[in-house]
Amino acid sequence: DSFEEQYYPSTCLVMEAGVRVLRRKDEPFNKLPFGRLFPRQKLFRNIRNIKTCAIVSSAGSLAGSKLGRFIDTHDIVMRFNHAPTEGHEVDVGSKTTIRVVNSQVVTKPEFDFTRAPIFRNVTIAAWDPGKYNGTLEDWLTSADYDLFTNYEIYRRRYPKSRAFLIDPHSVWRLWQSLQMFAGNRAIRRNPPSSGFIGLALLLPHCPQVDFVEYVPSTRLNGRCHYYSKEMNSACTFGSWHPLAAEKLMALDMNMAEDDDMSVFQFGILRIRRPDKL
Ligand code: NCC
Repeated sequence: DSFEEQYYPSTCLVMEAGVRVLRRKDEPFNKLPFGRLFPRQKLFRNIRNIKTCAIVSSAGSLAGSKLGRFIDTHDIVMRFNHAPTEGHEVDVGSKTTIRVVNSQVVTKPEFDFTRAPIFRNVTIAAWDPGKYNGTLEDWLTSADYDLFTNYEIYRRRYPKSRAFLIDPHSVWRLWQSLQMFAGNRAIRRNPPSSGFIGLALLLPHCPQVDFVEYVPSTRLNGRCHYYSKEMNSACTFGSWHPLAAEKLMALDMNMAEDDDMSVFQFGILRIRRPDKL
């Protein structure tokens, strides 16, 4: 085993899942008109200049955190679904580089994916799990939510946009990494949350990732989201997604100097990419 694999096994396991966006050259999209909708650009510009990244979970306990300024110092800021910054800048910052969105958000009319300003002028990485052992052809006809229609509308409306689809096979590989980490404790066969998918997607592009309020801090307040009043602890500890296993694995990846202080007091998990240690 390499040095990294010996000392940072969970970070390596997450990297090995190879979570990625679909490209034009990928089978079967290289033979389908649909594949020509994929942007030619890379996921991020100037990847060599990326030094630090922040991932902002949507957790209710971000409310009152005053972490906005800290979040905005990062070169890349990742957010999820329709989580707003407007009105919450003090706690969550105002910079957004990329949004990871699930297929419900792309599909359901209330989110207005193809028009809402929140999905404009940022990189989009949309995902849908499809069937566990399904081919990509199957996925095109049997996604959990048909994200393809609105993706096409969006890409035609904004041809310069950086809007990508996440390879569903890579989502299930990440689930397998989670299962490897969990060992003999079986995790449910549902895909990881957008948060964990986002971490796996970002890590190969970023030497240092600060994941904010993912592992719950002492601010824990029972709220589902920082942007709504709904009380629901399942948002934090999991019901459908294997969220508890994800968070244990993420905590195992933590490299912050004074780790308890950083994670539980400030709500910041610091993860370093193994090759840059
Ligand atoms: O709630 P959601 O997640 O949009 O949150 C984004 C990511 O933040 C982390 N999170 C969130 C709340 C919380 N209390 N603790 C957290 O750690 C998680 O990592 C989460 O992934 C999703 O993952 O896409 C999810 O999306 C929602 C929902 O579809 C969208 O918000 C749109 O309304 C799902 N909720 C429902 O379907 C009701 C949620 O299960 C997963």
